[in-house]
Amino acid sequence: MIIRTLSGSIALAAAVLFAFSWVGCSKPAADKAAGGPGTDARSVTGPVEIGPADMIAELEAKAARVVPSERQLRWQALEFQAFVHFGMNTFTDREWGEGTEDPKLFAPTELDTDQWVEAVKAAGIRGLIVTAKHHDGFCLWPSEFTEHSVKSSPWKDGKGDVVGEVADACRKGGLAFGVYLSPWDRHEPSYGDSPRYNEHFKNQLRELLIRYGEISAVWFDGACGEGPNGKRQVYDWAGYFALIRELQPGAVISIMGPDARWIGNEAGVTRESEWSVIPVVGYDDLPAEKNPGGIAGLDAQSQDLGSFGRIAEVARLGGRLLWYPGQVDVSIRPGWFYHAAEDDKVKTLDHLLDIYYTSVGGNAQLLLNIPPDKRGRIHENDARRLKELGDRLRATFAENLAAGAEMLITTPLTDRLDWFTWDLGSPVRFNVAQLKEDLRLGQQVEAFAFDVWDGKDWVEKARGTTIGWKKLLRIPTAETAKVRVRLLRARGGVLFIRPDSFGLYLDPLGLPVKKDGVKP
Ligand code: FUL
Repeated sequence: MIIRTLSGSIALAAAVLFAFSWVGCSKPAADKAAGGPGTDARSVTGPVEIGPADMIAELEAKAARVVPSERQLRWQALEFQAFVHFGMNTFTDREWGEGTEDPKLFAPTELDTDQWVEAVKAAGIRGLIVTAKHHDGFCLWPSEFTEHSVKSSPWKDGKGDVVGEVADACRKGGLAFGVYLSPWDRHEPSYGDSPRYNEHFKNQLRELLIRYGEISAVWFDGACGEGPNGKRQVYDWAGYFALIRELQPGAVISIMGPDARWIGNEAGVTRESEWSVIPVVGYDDLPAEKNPGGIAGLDAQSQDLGSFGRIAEVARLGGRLLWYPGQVDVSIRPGWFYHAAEDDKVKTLDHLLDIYYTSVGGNAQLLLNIPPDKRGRIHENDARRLKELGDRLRATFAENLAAGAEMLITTPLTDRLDWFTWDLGSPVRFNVAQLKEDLRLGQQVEAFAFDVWDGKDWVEKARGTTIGWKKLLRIPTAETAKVRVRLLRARGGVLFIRPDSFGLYLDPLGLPVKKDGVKP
């Protein structure tokens, strides 16, 4: 049962939770900035231009109506994916190969992609992206366009196809399957002869896009170590993107691409405020040659990517607003590739939990790298840690302690922003609260507070900024029959919180780390 009160008095009782409709709960149009999302057919997935002529209200309305594409929404729902760096470097014990390595060095003794899938699924991971080709140019599939691939290796007498085996294992195991393809290629002789290499690259990309069934993501890296006298390749990004859209329209193009942005570091760190509506200077949607972090006009490492102040700043220069959600790529070990010397440097469970809570629970997707070893298996230490992580997350999230709670929406007289109160019936113990926005209505919340009823008064336990896809608040273990979320600042004017996805959970061991204010 959901009860909505206006100015403190009960005005409406909705019959059942399931009959609840988001749009039906929008505030009256007069209450919002023009063009709020959800109620407005002008919600857009593509770029929205902003410029110096836009007044504040217009800018706010524009920011409020940018929404994700279907493919971005599907990608966001994956939440947690595995990155798998495997290739020539696994056998040479390096991070970046030269491109001159002998293909004969590629010799996994017990390659078992089912074991990869099983190991990552134990952590609760829902998709997997494999390095089909890293910077050294060695291809994990038998490409027709180079000899520098598995077909010149002793593995399966040159008849093997790692990409194919991974794709099959993912399909069998129910994981989304994606490919990493390095545009920088230190082996390919045509690299630097721009039109020729672009043709070559598109040929390889096409092979990957047509041979292996559905591809959920294409991950383009921005790294290029060519020095001042190195080869200068001008990439045909528009051509690469067009090919992907044509052959795999559901695939998200990440990092050097328009669908998902690099979080800005490889340490698993997110910002306090992760925005998916991002203002970008200029009108060019292609990656910038000199910007390894992504598309032109965006500094992926900037601390403020999407505040309203930043939007206004970009508007002054002229630019556009994009739905461009963040992805956290981080390795479970210090390196991206397997090194035996790092067997005892697998990240601790506490560290991984912290990364999980701040990325999946901080409006970003987590892409955790787990590098298979020379056998072609995920090492026991990593597999064990993945299982521990999954066990802990399952123990925490198995039961939503707020399921069935009554939600009351009140609108304080002094403010146009709603407060949401959940009456749990009887006291429950929890240390995690989950909030979500309905992204089909855009990303709106700029600030909120989370309160717990102590029997006499409301006590504020946490404050936050953005919510977006998911916000996981870690708070000291509390026992209460009532909790409340107060919206403090928001764009647009619709109902921001998805009542069906509000959750209270208990990590049975207590949470080891803080981020959202108070240490448990
Ligand atoms: C970087 C690359 O240079 C690393 O080797 C790794 O692939 C990482 C995910 O991206 O830019």
